[in-house]
Amino acid sequence: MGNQLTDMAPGLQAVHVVVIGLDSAGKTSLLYRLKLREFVETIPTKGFNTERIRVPVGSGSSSFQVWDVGGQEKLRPLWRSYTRRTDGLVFVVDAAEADRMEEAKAELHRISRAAENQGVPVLVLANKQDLDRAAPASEVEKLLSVQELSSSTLHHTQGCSALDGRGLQPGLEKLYEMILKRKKMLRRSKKKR
Ligand code: G3D
Ligand code: MG
Repeated sequence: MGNQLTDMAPGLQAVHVVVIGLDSAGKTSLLYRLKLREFVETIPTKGFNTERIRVPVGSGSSSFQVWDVGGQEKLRPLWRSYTRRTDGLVFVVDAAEADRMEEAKAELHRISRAAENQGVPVLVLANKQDLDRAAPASEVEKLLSVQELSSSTLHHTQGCSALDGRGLQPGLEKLYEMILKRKKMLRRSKKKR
């Protein structure tokens, strides 16, 4: 059995990240892009998705698990049990799909507000920046009211493209930083008690 910690050199930190977002946001494409470093065509995800990959980031590595949240009310109890153990959330949004911003916003806030996710750092990926009609990251941040996430939640909004790969590594590095920062904060508050 692979053990997360013994798989790696000593001193490296494994973090677990859950990738969520509405259907068609680009989650599966993102995973393939990270894994293969090239874009592959994908088929729509049926049911819940158990794709999982590991990506080197910062001085450690991160494992990614994907969940579609759009139109899957019945499966929510399942992905909630996964997000409970996560160090970070990646919320992927189709920045070129103005019509679904409200729906995406509702999901983002619902997930982040869930008790088990309070304080879990959130990376919002404003995907499909290769398309002319894509809203820039700053606009997506406003449309999703990212600044209104709980004050204890570290967050960052990054423009990216699963098609050409832009923005992905910087986004992940930022998430990794936020995760380490939070771990440090949690350790400190434990010592005080
Ligand atoms: P999902 O896993 O979140 O449901 P997918 O989304 O990865 O299946 O992607 C949904 C559609 O968006 C796919 O197109 C995919 O090719 C496209 N897509 C994903 N990321 C990007 C991107 O960064 N730029 C562009 N231009 N397209 C992207 P189809 O046509 O197969 O539905
Ligand atoms: Mg998918």
